[in-house]
Amino acid sequence: MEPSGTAEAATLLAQARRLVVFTGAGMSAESGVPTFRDALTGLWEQFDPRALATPEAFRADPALVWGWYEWRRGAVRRAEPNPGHRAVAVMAARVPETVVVTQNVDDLHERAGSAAPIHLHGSLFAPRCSACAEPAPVPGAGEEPGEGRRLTPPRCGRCEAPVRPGVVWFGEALPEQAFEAAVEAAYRCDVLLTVGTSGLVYPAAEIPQVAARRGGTVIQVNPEETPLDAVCAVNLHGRAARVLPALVRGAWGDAAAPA
Ligand code: BJW
Ligand code: ZN
Repeated sequence: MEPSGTAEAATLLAQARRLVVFTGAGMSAESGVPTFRDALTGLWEQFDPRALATPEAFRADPALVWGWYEWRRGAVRRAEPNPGHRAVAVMAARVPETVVVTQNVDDLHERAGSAAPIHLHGSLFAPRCSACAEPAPVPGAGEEPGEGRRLTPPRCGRCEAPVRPGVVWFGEALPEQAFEAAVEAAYRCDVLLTVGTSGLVYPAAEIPQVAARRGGTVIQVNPEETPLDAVCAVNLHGRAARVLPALVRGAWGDAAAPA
């Protein structure tokens, strides 16, 4: 049984000329990548993930924070894109202009076939120097620590400062070009599909609001209510890996749906 509103949302998608798909951690939840609301286990169970994702946490205990990110990169490497990620790639192939804007630091959209998603909060695969920003090599697959392991970060090859994850922490500015491109796409789109985000973290949460203010139709996929309900024309209370393929089938027929 699909959530009510699925048929209406599918019709809106089929008619869309300029689509923005805006995603958060719930998009990757069914690939086994935990959201920020899920409790941590092991060494990190006493921490709120949102407290580890700060420059202060890294300064206070670089091995704790680096170990957490290295473990997460390993988990993402072992994860596979889910049917929701694949449905997003189908949408991009069907709608004349599609921009995928993600807050996620994984690479599951890319691996599902979305060519160049805009990463608002950086990437697990782009470590850099914490002092001079020199890009650092990505440790090889299989070199990640097990769950709950501290790991001293490597040193920068240029200035010897500790290497940090290439992600955006609380209190840090978003990459300027990425944020501008996302705002521009939201400004121009006729439909924005927001998937699996709590809509609590700014300035990313402005993206659906920009689309709504400019007259775009906002469709939300999330099992829970969020502050973005207020700007949504259609709210689909369900899980991404099920609802997004259903939207593709409703918009373009069974043959279009991802495997
Ligand atoms: C499913 C599902 C399924 C589950 N299917 N759905 C007061 C007001 C406004 C702003 C602020 C404020 N006080 C402080 C701020 C600023 C702050 C902020 O927004 N704080 C709020 C929490 C209040 N923002 C910042 O600091 C940002 N920077 C900034 O403002 O800079 C200013 C500046 C300018 C110039 C110079 C210097 C500074 C930066 C924010 C960076 C956020 N970074 C993180 C970590 C990234 C790295 C990492 O991954 O570790 O980004 S935090 C975390 O939150 C991560 C996420 O991308 C982001 C959003 O979370 P998301 O994706 O929504 O996940 P969840 O877990 O919250 O929600 C999951 C959702 O999925 C839920 O709704 C579920 O129901 C749903 N779901 N299963 C579909 N199967
Ligand atoms: Zn350096």
